[in-house]
Amino acid sequence: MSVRIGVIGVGVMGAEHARLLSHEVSGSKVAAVFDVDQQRAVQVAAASGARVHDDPMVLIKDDEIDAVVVASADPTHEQFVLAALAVQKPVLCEKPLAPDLVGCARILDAEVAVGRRLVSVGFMRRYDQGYAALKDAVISDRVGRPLMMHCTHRNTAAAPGVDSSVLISGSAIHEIDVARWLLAEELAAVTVHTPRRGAGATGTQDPLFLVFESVSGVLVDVEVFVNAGYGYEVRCELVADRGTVSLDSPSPTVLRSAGSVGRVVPVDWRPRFADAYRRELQDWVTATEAGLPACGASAWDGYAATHIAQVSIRALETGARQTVSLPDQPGLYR
Ligand code: ISE
Repeated sequence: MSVRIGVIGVGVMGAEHARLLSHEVSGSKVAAVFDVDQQRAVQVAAASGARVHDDPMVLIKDDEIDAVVVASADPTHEQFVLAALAVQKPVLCEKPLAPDLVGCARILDAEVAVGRRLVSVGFMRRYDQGYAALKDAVISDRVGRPLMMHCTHRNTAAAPGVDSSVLISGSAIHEIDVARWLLAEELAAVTVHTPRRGAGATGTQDPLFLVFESVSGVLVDVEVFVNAGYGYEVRCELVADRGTVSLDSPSPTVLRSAGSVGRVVPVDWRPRFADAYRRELQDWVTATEAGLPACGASAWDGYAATHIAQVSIRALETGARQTVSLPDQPGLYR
């Protein structure tokens, strides 16, 4: 029998999750959707053969829903994740787990009270084959001890006037998660540099250049540039004792035109990480069906990422290096 999933929020990411769950993931069925925009909910429901719920809390409690995807606006994540925990249903929440630390902490407390891992956070890069190969190179000790990581995160364009902090809480938060996961250690300090603004940056400090220091002394630099203009690109190079391993923009398509040969760059993250989203959802559905603990990034990872993002925003606002001090990780996540 298929895992019956309710999707809350079917904007850009929720609609993509509903599409993947309906057509590319095995063992799942989108059974119900909710969105504040009723018309959008009806459209996505029709494409997935799902029902439309007009109350997200009723959707979560519905006996015909086994698990919940939360892809609504960031400030609404906490209430839906807590409601799923209250009825002990697996929940995959898009990043951030919650935009504020108090919200993330309430989720941790609720999951610890349940006593088993039900929350997964949508840090899909952990499922990207390129990042998985980087992780494998570290685990298998093929290049030695990591020394530095150089990361590039570019978007084609951002909404005009978007707050500069969103470059950290919405974009660099992926590098925060990936660095913790790849290095298998915490980030201990951060400095944020502000180069002169790009031409597309209306009212926003864009780009940003962040430098993280890990507990063991690895330096991780991250360029975030959300009005890069030419397309969506994510790169990462890990420099280690005996070699380097790097992830480039994977594109099977080569364009030959006007005297040059080049690779096609996607316009946003959906095509770039389509396979990662599919693998993330498949893993989640398979674990849910088998009654296994939640897979992928945990609520603790979501808490840590929001914590470090907030310290980074403080570093941006003050112009000074800031240290990170995470509380002890609850036993459930060790
Ligand atoms: C967006 O919300 C995402 O999560 C994408 O993965 C990221 O690359 C982009 O910068 C964010 O705005």
